[in-house]
Amino acid sequence: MKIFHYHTPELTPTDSLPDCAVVIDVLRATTTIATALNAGAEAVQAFSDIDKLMQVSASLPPEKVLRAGERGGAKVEGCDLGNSPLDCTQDVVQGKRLFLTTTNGTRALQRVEKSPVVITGAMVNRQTVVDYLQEKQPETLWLVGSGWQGAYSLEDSVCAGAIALSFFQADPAVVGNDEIIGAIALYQQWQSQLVQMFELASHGKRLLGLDCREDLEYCAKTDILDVLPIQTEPGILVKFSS
Ligand code: 3SL
Repeated sequence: MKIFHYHTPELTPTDSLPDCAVVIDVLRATTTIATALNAGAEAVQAFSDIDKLMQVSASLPPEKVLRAGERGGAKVEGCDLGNSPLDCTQDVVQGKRLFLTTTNGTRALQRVEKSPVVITGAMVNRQTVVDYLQEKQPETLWLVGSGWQGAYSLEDSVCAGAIALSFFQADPAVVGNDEIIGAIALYQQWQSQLVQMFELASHGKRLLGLDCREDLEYCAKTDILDVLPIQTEPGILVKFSS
């Protein structure tokens, strides 16, 4: 296995694809996706464009549809939910399709959607992602951070490091680029203080400014969900079952 970490969709190569891509947006899109599927959502369908989301979601029976939209951290008008994972409780999402658009996470998904296998990772489901990768052993693995509008995000890199650490410890030859070494070092330094790290991170500060401390603390929880979101067709994620 060779593991590559790309900090943002913009820095992700456009001339090749990996055997497996893990899209990471710890604050908060991939934490929300894992939480919604774990709580019984039928699927999450991701869109980078809000108008397209409205158009496609209108074709399903209304009782099956939940629209979740975020821009700049805030809920998009006309949507049922914003992007808070804590809103994705069983009573809200069970049996429904979550139509989701966010500033960065859904763009990162779109960037690698043609890869043969696309899954999403966050701290909440990190171990489930690791277990899947251990079993499948993809030859090339990309850990794609979502960043913030093209810029680096600390929380996505720390999660990439958390996913890659055990593979690196078993065989340092898995390293595919410098970014993954940096991500592993970041996780080793901060693993027991993720909340404090997220408080320092620029998007963490943005969320705190929007009164989202509970979200930030939830997104820092590690290995609490045994759920693997996997793409079945471009933009559509379901709970993987082996
Ligand atoms: O950019 C994204 O995809 C979002 O996760 C950002 S936010 O945490 O909802 O503000």
